[in-house]
Amino acid sequence: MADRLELYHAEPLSNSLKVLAAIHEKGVPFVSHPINLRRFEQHEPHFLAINPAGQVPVLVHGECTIVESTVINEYLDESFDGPPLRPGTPYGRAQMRVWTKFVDESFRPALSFLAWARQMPTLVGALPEGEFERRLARIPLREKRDKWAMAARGGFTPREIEGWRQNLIEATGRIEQALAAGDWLVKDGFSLADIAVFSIANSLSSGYAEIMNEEIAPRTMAWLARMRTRPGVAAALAVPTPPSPVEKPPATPSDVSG
Ligand SMILES: N[C@@H](CCC(=O)N[C@@H](CS)C(=O)NCC(=O)O)C(=O)O
Repeated sequence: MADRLELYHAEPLSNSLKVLAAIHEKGVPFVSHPINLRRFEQHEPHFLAINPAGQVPVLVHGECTIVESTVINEYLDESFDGPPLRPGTPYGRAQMRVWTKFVDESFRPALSFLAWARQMPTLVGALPEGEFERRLARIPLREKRDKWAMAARGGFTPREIEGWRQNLIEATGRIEQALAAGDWLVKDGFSLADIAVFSIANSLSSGYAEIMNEEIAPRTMAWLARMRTRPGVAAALAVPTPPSPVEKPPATPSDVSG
């Protein structure tokens, strides 16, 4: 009997969207375990027993637990039948990994930091007095604890915020330029590069339309539309968002999760 495949994930944004899109594109049956980040479920003992870092996504395959969205996606592609999500040549795979590395090291952090700066004070304001501090104390990763505390008190500097905005502007230019050569980011065809970049660009185009729009990035907008109509990506995007403790959700997509 095949090993059971389970995915712990949040709503279809950022790293969770990245893995949900890949698993649906592969067409692999899996057991879904939604984790409600808006209620800080990722820091509760039942989830810390699965990932002591207190982060989603996490893939559990039989006896193996795999973390890190980019690693999970390669693992899924390597382990299961279904349409290949990695290019067939070493050069193609190298190009794909340049994109996934760029997403993990620059594109996603820039959007996450901006989203925290924008949304965290509202989220904290909606919690009962002292609750945020109690929840903060339970975050296992020191670096994340410090960044969230900084965001909650509006502590990021204008220079930092402008730097992240510039990263997003540069990312948009980079994607737009790559798409001049074809329909997908790597010439060989649709791959994990498209999935990784989409997991962030999808939120960027809706939450920061002044940075990514039809006028500035027409090829990117057409590629986003192509991505959204892929059955696997569409299935990932249809995963429901759990309820938030914030009475009136922010107008922009909640990428506070990152
Ligand atoms: N490098 C990790 C980052 C995982 C990560 O930051 N996950 C976010 C959701 S996108 C999370 O769990 N945030 C909640 C928290 O850190 O408390 C990956 O790519 O999987």
